[in-house]
Amino acid sequence: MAVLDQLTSQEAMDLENKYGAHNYHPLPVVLSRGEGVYVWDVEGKKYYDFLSAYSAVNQGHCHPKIVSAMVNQAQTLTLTSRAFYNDMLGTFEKYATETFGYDKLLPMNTGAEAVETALKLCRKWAYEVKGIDENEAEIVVCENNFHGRTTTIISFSNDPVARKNFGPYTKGFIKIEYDNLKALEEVLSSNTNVAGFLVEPIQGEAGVYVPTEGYLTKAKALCEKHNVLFIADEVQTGIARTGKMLAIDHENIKADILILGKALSGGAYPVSAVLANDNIMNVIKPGNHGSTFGGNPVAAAVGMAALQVIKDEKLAENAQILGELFRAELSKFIETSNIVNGVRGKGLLNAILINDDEESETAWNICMALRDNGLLAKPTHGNIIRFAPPLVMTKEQLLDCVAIITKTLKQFEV
Ligand code: IF1
Repeated sequence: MAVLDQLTSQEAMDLENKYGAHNYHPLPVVLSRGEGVYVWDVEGKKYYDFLSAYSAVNQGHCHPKIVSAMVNQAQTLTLTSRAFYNDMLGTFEKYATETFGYDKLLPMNTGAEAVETALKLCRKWAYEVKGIDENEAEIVVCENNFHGRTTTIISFSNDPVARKNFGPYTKGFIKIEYDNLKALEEVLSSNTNVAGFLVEPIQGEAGVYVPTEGYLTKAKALCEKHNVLFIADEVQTGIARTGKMLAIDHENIKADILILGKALSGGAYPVSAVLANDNIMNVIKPGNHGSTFGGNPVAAAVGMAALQVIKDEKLAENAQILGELFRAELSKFIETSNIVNGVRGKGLLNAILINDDEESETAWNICMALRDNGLLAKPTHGNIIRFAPPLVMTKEQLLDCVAIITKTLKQFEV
């Protein structure tokens, strides 16, 4: 077999199983092409993508403007490191900071790196601006959080699968219940060493858990009162996914530290960033932090194109409208269904709750049937299925997808 021969799905899966670490349990489908809301497997079968690479492909697969920005830059200059300036990074930083309303941006590559950056920034601010004693700073996080896979980040996870046997764990984090203002108030008023509150505006991995309306506004106000930085992890919820450019825009609040990733590149390339104003970002001095690839010219060109597409194509507005339609259509179905208990979400970040326990195979089997019917989604926590299509979908396509989903769910009615 020549290396470049077209593999069958089975051959591709066998290769990954034999030569790849088993750190994932993918749905058995092997994709080889994508365009807009569609992906194709190696046998040529076409699917609606209802995961969008965990909300990285908000702009749709292989968006021509993003691909062209990437190809043009790749043919010109790919990497200089930050030992030298490049002629793309400053332009991207200006564009992104103006888009989100911050003084400065620190570029990284993956979401986890951006979260790490935010944690370091928050700690340094705590010692040098807030005046907390060295090594005493605490950062408050939420139960059932998902912020990435580094040793520090999994230290404050409470998911045993993500965490167990990766110790010893990083200290300096206090976990409180999500969507619980009383818990936040208690920890902030009883502990003067708290430097920051790290929160997902909607908990994705926890099963698209949308907090009570007003929670984020009041949490931000509590942070302000106690001189604690409000750190929003918008890696998954940001860049138009929930019907606004940022999920916290629904509550008209601004984070002290904003974390972006995933769709900041439209899925073309790893691009992440941390944004903050000067009073915070200026604690970072040369040598304190960095990355070989962070802020490279390709990332800068891709990031700029990715944001431009979101604005030009009004993808936040589209996500808002289609999200309402999606939940309304599924709610109608649920009224007469005993296999689905509910639908929840914001914009085009939604989930349905399958009427079965977390250990059951039902959600997995539904995703297999959805696959056979031409739509790709993945269960989370056993009995929840996340639905997050690219935001470039049309109303007709969405209704087509609703038909596929309801037809498939009907096969599972008991
Ligand atoms: C995996 C979920 C999504 C994130 C938030 C930081 C990161 C993520 C809020 C880290 C990453 C991913 C990674 C992916 C599964 C996944 C996920 F199921 F866990 F919840 F998106 F839905 N902050 N989320 O959601 O970003 O370092 O991966 O670029 O397989 O781990 P990263």
